[in-house]
Amino acid sequence: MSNEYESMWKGLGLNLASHDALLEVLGKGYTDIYLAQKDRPEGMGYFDFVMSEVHGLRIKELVDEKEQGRKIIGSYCVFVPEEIALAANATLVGLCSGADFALEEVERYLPRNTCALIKSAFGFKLGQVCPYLEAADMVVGENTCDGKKKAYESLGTLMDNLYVMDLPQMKSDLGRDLLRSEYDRFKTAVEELTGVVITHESLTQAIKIVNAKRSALHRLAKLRSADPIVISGLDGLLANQVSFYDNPKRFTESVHKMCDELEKRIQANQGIFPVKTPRILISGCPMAVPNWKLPWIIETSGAVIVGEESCVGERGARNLTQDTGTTIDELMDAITDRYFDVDCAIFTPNQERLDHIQEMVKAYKADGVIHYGLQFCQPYTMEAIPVENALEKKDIPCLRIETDYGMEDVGQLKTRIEAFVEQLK
Ligand code: BJ8
Repeated sequence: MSNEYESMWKGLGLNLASHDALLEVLGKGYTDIYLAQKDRPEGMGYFDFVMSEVHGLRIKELVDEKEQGRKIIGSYCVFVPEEIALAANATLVGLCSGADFALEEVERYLPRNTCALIKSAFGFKLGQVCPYLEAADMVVGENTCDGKKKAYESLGTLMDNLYVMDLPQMKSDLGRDLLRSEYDRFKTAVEELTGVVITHESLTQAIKIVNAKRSALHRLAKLRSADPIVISGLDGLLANQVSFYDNPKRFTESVHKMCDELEKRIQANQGIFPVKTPRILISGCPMAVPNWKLPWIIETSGAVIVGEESCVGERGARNLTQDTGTTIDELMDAITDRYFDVDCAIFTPNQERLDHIQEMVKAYKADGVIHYGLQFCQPYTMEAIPVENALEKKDIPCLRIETDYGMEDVGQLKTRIEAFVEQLK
């Protein structure tokens, strides 16, 4: 891929040597973790291709779009509505933050005890290795956890196109009003960026596109609840990860195509894991590309992941937006209502998330839950305790894991996870 795209990467201002090093690690990780799996659905071929071209063809598409005057918006959180970006003829891409990079330099901006996700966002910027970030005309940060909130103050000194969205902390009427007014402010900012005025028609159309994408993910999620298990958790996670930066219409078609294949596998009783393999629900912090460490450990320890209660998973993709509003105002209300239901751990209180985890255990027939908290992530590591208590009350086994993006603890994690899986058998 290197030679073909080198001038494009140079044009985006990437540090080619560092970028090559990142691609090498990414490629090796993907081969060792993904391509080593057996009996994968043929439909995963599309996602393998997307991954092999993740900094190549997809970036070329974005650069081509830019040349035609379309704007690219990067986002770090599922609270940034793709519907608004699409309605203004812009493309929204998720900025992954799933790997450590330039750690020493990062720690000149952030304290060591900052979660790996935030450090990664800085590492990609400081190391100049993320073509999505460099291609973005606007980067949206959001006031969610304290770590991100304060980190954006520093990140803003490293880029001139950071837009910060405020977010509520409570699911109250006032909280909803704040979200609505922040979405109105975002809509205006996007219209100014693109020079396109959002209309009732363009917003309705955008809602339909995003709903279709989420519906495809719902279909895939439902198929993962089946017994026999026809797709690995790693592959299920990858589809969710790719949803953040692929073209939404093409992504939707590809997921449906794979779902057709999975349905046939279910009908033919063609499971890809041995019968009675313990089924795990993962719950907690988002897993952005290429953060595959924990799923890989779980699925090489005799268990299978059947769902993710995560922003890269069901928490992020769960609800659809009503597209029947007859005015822009009604559609903006519908968008607000849809996103206000996202039960991120930054909200207090957050009983909805505890309820949702239990609903997911039931729906996906999970035998146990592994709660994944990134080290130094206060919202999720603190909420892990009530999650565990709520599950214990229902006799649902739960294992709390705290980790980061490093590989030093793999052996220790594997020992704990194997013991947990034994307990589920
Ligand atoms: S809606 S989960 S994507 S904020 S891991 S940075 S919480 S200290 S990522 Fe998230 Fe939006 Fe919520 Fe979802 Fe802070 Fe925790 Fe780090 Fe986190």
